[in-house]
Amino acid sequence: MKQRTFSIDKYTSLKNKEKMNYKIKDISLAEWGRQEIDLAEHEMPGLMAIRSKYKQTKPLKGVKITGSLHMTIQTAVLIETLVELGAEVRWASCNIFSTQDQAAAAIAKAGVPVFAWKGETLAEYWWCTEQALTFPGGETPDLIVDDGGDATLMIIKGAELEKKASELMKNGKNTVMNDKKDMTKGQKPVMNDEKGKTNAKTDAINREIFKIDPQQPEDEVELIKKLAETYANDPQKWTNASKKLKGVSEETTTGVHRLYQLAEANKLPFPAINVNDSVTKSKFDNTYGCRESLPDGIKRATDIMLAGKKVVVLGYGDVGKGCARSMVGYGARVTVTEIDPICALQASMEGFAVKTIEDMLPEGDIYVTTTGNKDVITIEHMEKMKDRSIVCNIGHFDNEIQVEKLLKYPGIKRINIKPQVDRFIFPDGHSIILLSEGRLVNLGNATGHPSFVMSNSFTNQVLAQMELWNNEYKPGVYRLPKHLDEEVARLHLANVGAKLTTMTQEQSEYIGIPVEGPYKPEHYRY
Ligand code: NAD
Ligand code: 9W4
Repeated sequence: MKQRTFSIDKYTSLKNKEKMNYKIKDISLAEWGRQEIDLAEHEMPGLMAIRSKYKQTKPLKGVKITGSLHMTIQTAVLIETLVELGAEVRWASCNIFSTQDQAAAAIAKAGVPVFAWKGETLAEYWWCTEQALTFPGGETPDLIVDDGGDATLMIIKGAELEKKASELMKNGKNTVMNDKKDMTKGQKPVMNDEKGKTNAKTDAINREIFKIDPQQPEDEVELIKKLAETYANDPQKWTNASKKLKGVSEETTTGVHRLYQLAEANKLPFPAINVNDSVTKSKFDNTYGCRESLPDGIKRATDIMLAGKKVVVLGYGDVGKGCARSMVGYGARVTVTEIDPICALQASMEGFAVKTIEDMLPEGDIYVTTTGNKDVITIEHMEKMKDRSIVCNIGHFDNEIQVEKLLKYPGIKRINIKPQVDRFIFPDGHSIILLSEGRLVNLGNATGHPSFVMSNSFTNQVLAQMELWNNEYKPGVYRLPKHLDEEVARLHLANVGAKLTTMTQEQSEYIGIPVEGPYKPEHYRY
């Protein structure tokens, strides 16, 4: 196994320019990463157009931006776009498994501080997030690019616990903090009572404020441990960070959901832009992205011929529509399952058979869950499937397929064919092939969406960062204005050879829409 490259900590005695301000798997992967970034740039026209447009004026000059988003090749193109616009960027991944180590290496080599490697532990994950949030001199970011909300959570939770801890300190009668100046040098605060003995207050704070509930999920436990450690060095770090932060742009549904909950509870102290619901983000991520990355995952996993196969797509929402269309494109015979009559009717009008999974069990060759719901493929379904059926999930959560029950099935035999491909042989002799252990097949068995898809998402991210920096939004959750969503689309047209029609002034007046847009009302469903 290759040795991890550890950065020399930025608070060591080395001079700034000598510091290796990163922690990644292996810097020697940088050249490979660079070649892949070069290919991706060509497929990310939105980001490249923004670079050309703003490289002279540098609208993000000197702005400190922290990213907490999958450290992939496509993200590298996003990072270098922000740098080209003048920003000072630090990055961590938002998932312990998703880093492409060659991408992290290329970014580190280019001089951008990056803290990410594939296979981080949860403790390492939060360490990386904090590193990305900590600029030289202990400064914190002006803006955050978040995916899933963890960088935002670290600041908000950190500030909340600091507030509680400081209230607890104030309530203490005979306890004082020892020499605050020392703490700014990064030393641990020693809390003494008047007689000079190390006091019980530190323990009390740890017990009261940073207490760990045995029921808490492991990632939260590790976050709290990290926050306790940071508190000991700098008890105001996250309070100050929260005050300084000008805004967050959030990439995913989960992160956006967290933001709305915080705003609802009056706990969101800064503005946030919901990038997830830009049309150019969601259509690409859900429909066009999955249309390409589903077959990519299935084929890398199984090398199967899709033409002629009976494919069952469970759910016909945005993701299901892309998946079903993709399979038809390969010549598969596609059946859809739905609970929603509107989506079921849509599927019928597009020529798909709409049935229940039970109807399809004797004949289906491939099953793809796309619902975001749980127990969509149950163990009873798997018991009845045709021999060697392929079963996979592209929906968000890993409980669409009853994998736990499959693993525990009495007498089941599991054969691991290769990473993320398992054959389960039932006692009656029939078997199924499960991909990515029921997790997202396009990420576990392939490398996710094409660069062009990510260009649409990430162009929204860059516009959101500029929007937050150039305006004074009040705390709350906002969507990008429609004219910017349209701008993202516009920036991708030339790459696909599309030529836009411009309305005449008369036409514009006739339909009451400005020549330069926005072209649709807010409620329009694309
Ligand atoms: P959606 O709400 O548009 O579609 C889900 C559909 O499933 C709905 O039409 C719903 O009626 C249907 N459904 C629910 N329960 C069902 C059941 N028991 N049987 C049959 N149909 C059922 O959502 P979406 O935008 O299509 O996203 C679906 C999932 O995919 C989400 O979990 C999302 O997070 C995930 N997603 C994954 C990727 C990826 O790259 N893997 C990308 C985008 C979204
Ligand atoms: N990736 C990922 C990769 C491997 C992996 C436990 C071991 C999401 C969006 C983009 O989540 C991503 N392995 C896992 S979880 C996991 C997740 N496990 C689970 O057991 C294996 C991910 C966005 N994106 C693209 O789609 C293309 N470029 C991008 O930046 C990337 C990765």
